[in-house]
Amino acid sequence: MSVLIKNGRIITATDDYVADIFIDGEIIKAIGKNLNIPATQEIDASGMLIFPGGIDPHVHLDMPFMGTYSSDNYETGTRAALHGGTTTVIDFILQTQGKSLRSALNEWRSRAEGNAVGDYSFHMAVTDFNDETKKEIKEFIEQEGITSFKTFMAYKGALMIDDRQMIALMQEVKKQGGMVTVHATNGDIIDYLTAKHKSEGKLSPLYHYLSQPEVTEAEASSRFVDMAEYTGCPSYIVHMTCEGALNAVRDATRRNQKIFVETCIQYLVLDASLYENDFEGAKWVMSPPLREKKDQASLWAGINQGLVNVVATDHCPFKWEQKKLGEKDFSKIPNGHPAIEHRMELLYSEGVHKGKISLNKYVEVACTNPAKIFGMFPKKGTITIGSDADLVIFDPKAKHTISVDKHHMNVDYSSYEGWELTGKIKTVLLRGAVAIDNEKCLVEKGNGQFIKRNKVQGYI
Ligand code: DUC
Ligand code: ZN
Ligand code: ZN
Repeated sequence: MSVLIKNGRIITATDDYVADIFIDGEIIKAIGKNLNIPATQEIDASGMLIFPGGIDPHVHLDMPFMGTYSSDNYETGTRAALHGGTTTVIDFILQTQGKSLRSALNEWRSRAEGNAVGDYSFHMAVTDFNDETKKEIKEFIEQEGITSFKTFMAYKGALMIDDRQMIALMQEVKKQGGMVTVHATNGDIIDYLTAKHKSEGKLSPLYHYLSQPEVTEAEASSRFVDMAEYTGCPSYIVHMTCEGALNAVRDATRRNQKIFVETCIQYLVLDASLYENDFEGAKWVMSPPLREKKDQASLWAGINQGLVNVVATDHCPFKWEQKKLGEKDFSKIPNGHPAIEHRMELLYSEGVHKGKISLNKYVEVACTNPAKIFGMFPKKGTITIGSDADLVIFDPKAKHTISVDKHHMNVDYSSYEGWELTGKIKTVLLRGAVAIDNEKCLVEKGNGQFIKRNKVQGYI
């Protein structure tokens, strides 16, 4: 199979020009003006933008969590991602405390293999770092191509590690050529505030938000940044939401430190006023919670200042029946919200169309930086000769409305119901094959490949 895409406006993190793209098999083989190469299929992209396939490095598919499972499995989740222009996702394997990393990897593989529609990779979440798990780090990096290790500073008793384990993990990961990523919130303060609100009979979703104030994230981010400085381990903070946490990273630049920062689309476009609508607010119960308008302004500025490197989703959907597990107690509402399908279009509409970020910055944070930071570049994340032909053909003028009736995620509500967007995904190619065309998915489950990642550098 070969494909010739004619006259699209190609946008990378650094370039912006009109040209043709010739794809042979899975790979981009030529880019140029007026290419005259015979191809099995020709696509006219006049008037369209062409982006590299999006990379969402923070998703939770089919994940056992808070007494249930996230409702998108590998098939529905990666298919919805493709509909939204995201061709590669990185999911999180969760170690069970007391068990090996390997046993968790096997469990995740059994859910992913043969089911993914789009490409995927794994981060390994280390929830119990000890002499045995220490031995597995090198093996994961060198044999499995899993080079990033997630940690939780919250969710005590299930996922959280203490600072002693954090420092030891960082030392080992640095030695072996990997990266430590973190959910940086102060678990003890959150546990205290949660218990206090419950004892006072304050049980609505609003109290989920009030149990995780900004200080819990600012403090943990600052502590994590200090541990990263001490160990020299390449480090990345996931789903940053607020000004206080971003300032911890900003301060670290004054001593020449680099910490990678991810935010998620919801923290840029939604705010905590959504928790005021009684149980309806459960749709946005996630951790960390949505914040204030001033935090949105900080995050957009952080993107333009190069402090925030990645816009992901933390996609972790639960159906309404699952959310209702916490109808009488906010602490039992499964944390997470659905977004895997809408990240690229929301970021374009709210970011590029509304004049907050440039087109090049858009590609940088949604495609290129995740590939670079997590060891997949230039195979993924850009448009160049030799790269995988993962491409998004995008109509920048088309208007459309988000609705549960139209989305492909396995969840029975939309957190963005009725949002009117400018800019729409038209066609998506994954490794040279047309995967999505005018809202139809043309590839089957099992099409998605596991992407082994390279050692990380800690700079991009
Ligand atoms: N936060 C969520 O909202 N869901 C999954 C895990 C997390 O940290
Ligand atoms: Zn998290
Ligand atoms: Zn997450």
